[in-house]
Amino acid sequence: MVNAIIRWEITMKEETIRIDGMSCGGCVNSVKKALEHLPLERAPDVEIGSARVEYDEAELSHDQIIAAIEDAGFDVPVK
Ligand SMILES: [Cu+2]
Repeated sequence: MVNAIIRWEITMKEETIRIDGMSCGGCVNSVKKALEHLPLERAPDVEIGSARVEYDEAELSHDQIIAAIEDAGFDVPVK
């Protein structure tokens, strides 16, 4: 239990990723779908232009999240 808490502090990350190329609710759904299969800690907050994600760096990397968004056809300007 104590170890789990320590690990959380070290590897948990919360970040807002800027996304270009989104223009409507359909885009929001596409990004949500792209992120759906990743092991995020909770459902992402996606809006036009960005996605807020919370994840455990021991299970998922920033680059994997970016790749999933780019595979869905969007652009992440700052990596
Ligand atoms: Cu759209």
